[in-house]
Amino acid sequence: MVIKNWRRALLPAAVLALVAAAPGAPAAASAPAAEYERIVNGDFSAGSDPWWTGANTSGSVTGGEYCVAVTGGTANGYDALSGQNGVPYEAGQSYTLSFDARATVEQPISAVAGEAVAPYRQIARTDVTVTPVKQTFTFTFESTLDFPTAGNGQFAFWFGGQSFDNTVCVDNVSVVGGVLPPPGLEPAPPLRVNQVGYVPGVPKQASFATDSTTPLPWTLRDSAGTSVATGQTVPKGHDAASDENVHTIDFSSYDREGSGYTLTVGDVVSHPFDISATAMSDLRYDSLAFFYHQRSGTPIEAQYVGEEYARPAGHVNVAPNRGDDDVPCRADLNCGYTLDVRGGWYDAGDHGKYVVNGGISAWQLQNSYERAALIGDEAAMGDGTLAIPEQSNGVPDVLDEARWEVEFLLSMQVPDGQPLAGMAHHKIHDEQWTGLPTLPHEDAQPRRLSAPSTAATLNLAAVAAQASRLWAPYDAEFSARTLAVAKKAYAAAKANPSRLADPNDGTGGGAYSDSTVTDEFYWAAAELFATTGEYRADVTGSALYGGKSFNVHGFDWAATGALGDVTLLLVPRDLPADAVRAALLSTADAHLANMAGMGHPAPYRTADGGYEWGSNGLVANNGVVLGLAHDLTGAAKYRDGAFAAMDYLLGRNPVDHSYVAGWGDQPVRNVHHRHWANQLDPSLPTAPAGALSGGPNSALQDPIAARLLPGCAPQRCWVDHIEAYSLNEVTVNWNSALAWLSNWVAEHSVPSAVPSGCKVAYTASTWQTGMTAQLTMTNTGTSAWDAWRLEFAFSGGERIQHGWSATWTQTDRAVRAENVAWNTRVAPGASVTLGFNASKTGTHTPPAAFKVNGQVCTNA
Ligand code: 9MR
Repeated sequence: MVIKNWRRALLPAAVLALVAAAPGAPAAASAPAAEYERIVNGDFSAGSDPWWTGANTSGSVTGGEYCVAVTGGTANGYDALSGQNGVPYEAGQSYTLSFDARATVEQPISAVAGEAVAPYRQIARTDVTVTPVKQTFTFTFESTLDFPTAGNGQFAFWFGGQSFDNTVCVDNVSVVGGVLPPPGLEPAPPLRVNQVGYVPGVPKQASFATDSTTPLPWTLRDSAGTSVATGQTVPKGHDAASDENVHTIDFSSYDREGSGYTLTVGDVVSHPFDISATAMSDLRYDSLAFFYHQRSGTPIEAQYVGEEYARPAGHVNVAPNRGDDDVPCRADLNCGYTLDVRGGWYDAGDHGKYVVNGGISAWQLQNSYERAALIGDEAAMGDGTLAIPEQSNGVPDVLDEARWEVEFLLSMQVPDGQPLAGMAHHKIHDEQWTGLPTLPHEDAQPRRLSAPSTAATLNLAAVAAQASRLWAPYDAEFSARTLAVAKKAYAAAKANPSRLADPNDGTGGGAYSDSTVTDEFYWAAAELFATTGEYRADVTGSALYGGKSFNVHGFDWAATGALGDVTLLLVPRDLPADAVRAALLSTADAHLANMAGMGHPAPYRTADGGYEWGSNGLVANNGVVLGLAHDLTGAAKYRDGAFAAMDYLLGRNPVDHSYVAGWGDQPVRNVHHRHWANQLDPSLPTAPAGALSGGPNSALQDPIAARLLPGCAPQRCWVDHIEAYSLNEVTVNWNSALAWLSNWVAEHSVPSAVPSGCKVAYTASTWQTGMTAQLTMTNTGTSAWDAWRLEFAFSGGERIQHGWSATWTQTDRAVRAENVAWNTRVAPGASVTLGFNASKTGTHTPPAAFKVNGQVCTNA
């Protein structure tokens, strides 16, 4: 059970340009004023979202009103604010503002319509005096500025400027007027494909939204525009998740590898995509790179991420940061000690570090490795595979990345000698929300530890126990240390079994409160049992033993029982796992049955059919369940289901976007993130390749979503907008699910049996900082090439310095070589030899795949 209580202030109490107030200004006589409500949740019937509070204020809904505790002693009204952003205003239009207000002690307040970002222009400011008796205030004003829906318009109350602490309560806040109608839902282009690519031997399906009730002809074309396959769509009727009439296109029988394919139905052409065993192979590296980007307490270096994403270390005590080296508890806790909690990953678009969420993410990276290692497939995550500082330390890189978080989790444990020794603090984050953009090193907020919680303590126990067994071959000291911490944490949780995180502790960071910890107890016991063989009775005695945690909703930070089950299935111990296996398979079957009825199949179902915060993370995790079902049985149907989950995430969805940044023809760009804030500041980057958007959320829990998407069907409740944090944020736990699934997908992608028309032989000689490579490319087809383009990708930090016998270009890791005048034509059976010199960091791994003119070649 998750309690949603999460807000953020997007407005620092910065200098507001004070423009003459215009209370009571007459309505413009000429323009018609329609009854369009501009305020979202003005009666607070839906809780406090999307209202935010800033410095010196904290708000909560009590008795149907929104009551804001205001700290006294501020100089100006705008030193204590609460409001909402994205409010639309139109220049020349008149608006009627009304609200109810009262205060414990009489004080002046202001109601201000204006701009949410610098220069904070004002449209109208109304000053009133509020008293202990509730009053209703009504004013009209004319807008002098234009702000579109979900733009930078703002409505705010100013509560500051007096010496004393006070509580001000408001209700029924309304701004009505203007001619801008509420936004309708723009339907996305109707032909939706996996924009990255399909894998030979696996079903290849697309979705087409149309009013037609009869089959329609489709055509598959190669990159030259030549028709290579045709067929008829299959009408599936009305699809509840998209509220569309959907047809399915199945082109599974076409298996020739290549890039630049498109599907066509009538005049509608799809995004281009590949058919290739390597189409999604490198997604595992990009999705894992996300974790290096999110590292706290260390500079993010250009040599690993490129200049665009490099940044200074965050929270290392360099002004304006306060540093994570000496963090006290929240003032109300009086814990009497500070902790050094440097390191770890920032959770998401904010700068909080949360044990429950960081814990499951580290677990999932470690589990991805543990599963692959069990079947001898771990080399793809080995040393030298990721662009991280630890890439040549002899330890698998995915374990190095997870350790960055595990070390942080260990540091969150309450020290010996303290009353709750052995427990873990639930989280550490800013005292107040910061605005966007704010890079980690620019965050000036005080950092605070929240109280220890049973859930965090069990997360620590589970992940540390898992780390202990995985690190045993590489670092005996760390393995022993993590096990000792895990045992101590588990004992502390047993002694304090119901210390729940405060659901209202959601200012400056997310609450991550969880009212049920039976699942965390089960998970921790399972990890300790898998590592030590002890704790058996705790596993078998749990109400969840026997696979009770699997269901079609899925697992996440608040529902962790399935993590214990996965470990029991994977790690051989003397405990029957038949019931766990049966439960996993029946859940996988239930996913497949649901997906068969969907227009855009995704393995995920809630009780009411809605999609919730982080739905993409749940889709990916349920893809993990399907992948495991395939591992356990070898049945193709489960493999197909796991690939279909990836199809959904990469573009076969009713918003026609790839939810993975940098992947696909139309990928997400403007995720909610304080660094990747290009939408707000063009000098900052968009999301880096491999970052997964949270995905559709039909509860519309942020102002942008509430304004732009009213009435949306579940799978369409999404928009690529940086302020839409309830559906377009990124987090470590969603990306860990993507990393697990994309590693599995890469592992299960097998080259086409259809013969290809080219062959490439590749040899390289390397030294520490450089290399020379030679390629021989042969036309094995039956017709001559009149021009050619060879493409491949590096997996590490190689940079081509000089190449020969072709025109060479490199973009990030992608390399392209095009014919020069004297080797343009290559007859059937003929070869061309070419090569390059490159600088490099870390180990060089030969490129996995080569393409000539978009077609995947055989490796010679
Ligand atoms: O992922 C979390 C989701 O399950 C909750 O419903 C939501 C509201 O409590 O919070 C999400 O977590 C956010 C966290 O509170 C703060 N950092 C960003 C997280 C992702 O949006």
